[in-house]
Amino acid sequence: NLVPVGRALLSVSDKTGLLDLAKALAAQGVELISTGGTASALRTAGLAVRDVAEVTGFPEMMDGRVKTLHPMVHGGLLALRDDDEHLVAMAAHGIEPIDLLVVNLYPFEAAVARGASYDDCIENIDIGGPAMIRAAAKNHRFVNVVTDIADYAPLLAEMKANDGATSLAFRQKLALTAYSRTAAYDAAVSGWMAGALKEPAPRRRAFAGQLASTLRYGENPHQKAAFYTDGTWRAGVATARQLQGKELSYNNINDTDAAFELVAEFDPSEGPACVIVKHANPCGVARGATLAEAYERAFDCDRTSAFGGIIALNQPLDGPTAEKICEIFTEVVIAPGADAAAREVFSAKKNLRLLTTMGLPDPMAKGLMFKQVAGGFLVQDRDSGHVDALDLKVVTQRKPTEAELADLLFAWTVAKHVKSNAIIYANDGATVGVGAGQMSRVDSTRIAARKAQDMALGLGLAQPLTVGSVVASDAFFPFADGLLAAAEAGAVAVIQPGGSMRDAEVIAAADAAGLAMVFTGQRHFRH
Ligand code: 93A
Repeated sequence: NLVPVGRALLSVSDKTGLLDLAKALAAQGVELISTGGTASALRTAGLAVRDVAEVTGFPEMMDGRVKTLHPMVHGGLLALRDDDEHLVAMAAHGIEPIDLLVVNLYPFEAAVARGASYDDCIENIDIGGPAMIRAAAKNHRFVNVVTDIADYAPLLAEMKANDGATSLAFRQKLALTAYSRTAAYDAAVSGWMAGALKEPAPRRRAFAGQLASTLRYGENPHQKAAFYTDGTWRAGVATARQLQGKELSYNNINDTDAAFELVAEFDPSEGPACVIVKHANPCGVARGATLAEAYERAFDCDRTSAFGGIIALNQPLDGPTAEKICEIFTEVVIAPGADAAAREVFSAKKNLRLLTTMGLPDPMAKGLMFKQVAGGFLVQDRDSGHVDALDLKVVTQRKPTEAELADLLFAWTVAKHVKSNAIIYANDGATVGVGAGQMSRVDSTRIAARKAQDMALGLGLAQPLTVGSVVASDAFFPFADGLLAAAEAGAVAVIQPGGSMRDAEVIAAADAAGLAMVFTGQRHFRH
């Protein structure tokens, strides 16, 4: 199954590594064919190359839209070298076999990422490239198809090891990479069009991702794992720069995403905010007068859980905050930047991963969420739901005070990012108790209150910070019991969607306990 490489067609938009590859191929006696820009790059470097126009007998035309779409090219890629009829057809039409195709596509994803116009994006949809890639990949029994610059060196190594030939196993691997690339490319086009046409997002579009990195393992060490990007370039963990620290793990990426998506809800112009996440749920969220204070207040919500946590900040990390963070073990810090003082402090903690992003993502931006079920995917819009003070309906005799109102909205924002059933107690712009992921809402309410009691003991406070707090519930209280449990813990105001059959009962219980309660009319399940 070893097939020698005699002729190569090179057509690349990204010319990185091109010359080294072409020189090595030429040195092995491989004949080079190329499209316009690629050919001139090779010629400039002094390499002998045939224009694809010479092969097809047609000039490249229509702004390059038609350059390789021709039987002389596709016949050379698709012909079976061991099929007599194919060989006869090749001879009859003067078609020469192409044994190696090196293509990287028009940079469509980059055009979308830089916010290019509709027409510009359309021009960046490559047609001839994917057509050749698919043809070559289909014929991998004879043809090598390289679509990833990272495969240039392995290709040369393979040819060197086999006296200028490649093995079937090698070509199969290349074909798999090639089909993954064209699938991701078409999915990027489909996703872009769905956005451009304001198509109700989860319908009529395809999904695929581009392999970004392989991970050491998945959620557990016996699971293999990888990280894929979806071509949307949203500010966040997928597009962040890692400035220091160990390689990110699967769980790190998941938790870092949860932390950063929540912290992005807090507009930096309204002051610093910090989120600490463990197992994809926040165990502390706070605003502060300074970033360091926001961190300390988030830490004080649940110091036990914060150990080994993931920290997200809504402003660039500064020296004082970095110092505070270094007092305990932390896995990851993500922020829209880090100043020199902070980097100096962190440099002493070699394992601590520091990620900086190109900014904060817009929490209201449209996008899709996926969940896998056996045999399929569930797809829905991102939860970009948002309420402000004007959306709230006061349902109790007592109205919340201004301070309570601010805390209610803060707690509600946090609740949106906590796994259901979610109960959040907040006091003065900081969470003081988080109940997450319980099957019963009363349990979440009690767990969060008990954790606040534990913290009060730990911090040497006279009473838990749930006393005088507000409480948010991500979905309605189906019965009065959950609400009463919150009142028992000392909560004085409640925010919840409302809409239960027993709302009247729950409102009466709130009034009897002297609570202020507001309905949002919107819920935030998250599973
Ligand atoms: O406009 S195309 O869809 N029409 C084609 O026939 C075609 N053939 C190759 N784009 C086409 N290509 C693409 O041109 C390749 O995929 C590659 O990205 C690019 C290389 O062009 P150049 O060599 O002129 O820089």
